Amino acid sequence: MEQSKEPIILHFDFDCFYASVVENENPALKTVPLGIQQKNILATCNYVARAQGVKKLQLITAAKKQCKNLVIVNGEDLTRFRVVSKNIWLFVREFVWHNLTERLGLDEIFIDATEMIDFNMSQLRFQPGSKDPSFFRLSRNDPSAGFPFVWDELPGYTYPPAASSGPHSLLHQRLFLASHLASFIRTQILTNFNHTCSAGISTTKLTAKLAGSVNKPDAQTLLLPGFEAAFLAGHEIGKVPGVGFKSAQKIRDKVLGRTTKDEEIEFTEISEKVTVGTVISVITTPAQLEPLTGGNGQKIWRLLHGIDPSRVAAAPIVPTQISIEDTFRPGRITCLNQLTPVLHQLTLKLLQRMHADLIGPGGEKWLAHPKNFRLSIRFHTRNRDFARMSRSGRMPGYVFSLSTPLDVVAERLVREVVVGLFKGLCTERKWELQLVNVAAVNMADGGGGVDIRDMFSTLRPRSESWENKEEPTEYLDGIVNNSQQYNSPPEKEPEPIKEVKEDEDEGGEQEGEGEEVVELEWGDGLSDSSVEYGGIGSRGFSHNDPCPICGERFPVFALEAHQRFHQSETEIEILG
Ligand code: TTP
Ligand code: MG
Repeated sequence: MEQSKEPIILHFDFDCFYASVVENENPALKTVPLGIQQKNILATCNYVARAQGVKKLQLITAAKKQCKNLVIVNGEDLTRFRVVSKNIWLFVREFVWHNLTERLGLDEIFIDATEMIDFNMSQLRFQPGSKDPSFFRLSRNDPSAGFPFVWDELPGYTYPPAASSGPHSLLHQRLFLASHLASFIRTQILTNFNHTCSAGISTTKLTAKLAGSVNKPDAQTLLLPGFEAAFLAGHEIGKVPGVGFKSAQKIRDKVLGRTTKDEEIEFTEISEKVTVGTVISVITTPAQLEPLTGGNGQKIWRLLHGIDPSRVAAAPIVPTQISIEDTFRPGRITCLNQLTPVLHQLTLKLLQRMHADLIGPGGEKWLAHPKNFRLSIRFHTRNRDFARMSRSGRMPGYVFSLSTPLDVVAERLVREVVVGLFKGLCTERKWELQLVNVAAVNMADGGGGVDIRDMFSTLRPRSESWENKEEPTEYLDGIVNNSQQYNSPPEKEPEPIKEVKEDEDEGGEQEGEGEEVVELEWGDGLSDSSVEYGGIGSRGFSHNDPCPICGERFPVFALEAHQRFHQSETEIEILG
């Protein structure tokens, strides 16, 4: 077979995700306009509400005015969304060879299907016009694992709308095949989780993501090869993931022949829309982009021409660490009596996050065990020395009980472990805490492994056509075999606290002195992608930036909530 070079990338974005999770909990809400509230805005709303003019990230007051019978459900506790997101992702991941799947936020998934597609291309013969069913193999070794499809019945849409009946070039055929795979995965997600999603199929992450947003909800769009540049050309410059707010504004200025002072850029309303097509007709070399993009001219030049060399990273199934923190004004926390309830609240939150992120589908097994509990604090000081201090202890076995109420576990953990860590850190008689951070770190790789496929057996019947028996074994890496060990709480006393030096306990992030810590939770995978998309790995995004992850631009009142939203998924969760 002729060897093709283009990767085949699928991108999935769940429809009105939070609303859809809430609807599944209460199906009566499916047919009414539903909004999910966070503070004073709608984090999202279902499509019934959208049909009545309600918008994502709208002020609650405006949304209610727009739609009198809008049902509003509070969505500030993200636990239920995290659990569904994790379960769907783990499920999807099982289809994909070499685990080339990557999560973006809670409701987006990239898949690199290149190898699956090319294997199937080697097995199949494309017959233009044929209505005979073909069979897409999900396994190299098991010819019965897969699904039937008809080449000529392309699922979903194409961009531009396809005039002819079938694919012609090899790349067309590969992408058509990928569309069938995307459709199959969407159907599986719908059948097993009752969530619809929109998908994009293309040869880069950038174009697959943008293609998926052309037809929503519950639809998919294949970006036909050769049309990438034309497709990109129609997008507003600020909508291109990877082009930051300031760069977009400077590019607009250049194209429109005006200037905005640097210090005013953040406060400028975006009134004129400038498309990529207009930009590249005015700015004709990467060098011209350099001064407008902080030296990223080459990179942005490529993006504007539909070229995105970033690859789907095989992300780990669990975060590398989970941490929660809160900050306090001077005088608020100055003694143990004031601190203990705070430690309890933070620890409880941490345990909730551990349950949401680290317990497998079905809720019966831990996917990983953090070995250590880490407490970090920072004092208010006069000399502006804002360094954090940390101390870690072993995570006791009872933390992994699945039957003890979390409140009870939190209380015991604080009493037996956390207060001791604090006393080890704080030797002064008088103190004022400025920050408290609790973290589950050092995710244990206990050898062995948990087969996630077994966990899904509780969610759906195992079927020959679904199983991918040849799945490479490396996907077990990093998953801990915890069958009996941690499922019931040990009766004996917890192990004494063992101090672990900071540089030993994590094998990972170190906290910079005097800085706000940004701890990426999803390890290298997301860290890589966030760099590619200009984003969260680089300490958040500034006010008025279009979101580097989703590319959305927001009204000013929504910025904080939006930033908190992405932070809560990928960085430390900040309470309050
Ligand atoms: P989106 O995919 O942007 O929105 P959505 O899934 O609700 O709607 P769509 O059908 O258009 O894809 O974000 C996913 C979820 O993330 C969304 O359900 C709510 C949450 N969210 C926030 O909490 N704050 C935000 O600023 C954004 C953009 C999303
Ligand atoms: Mg979505």
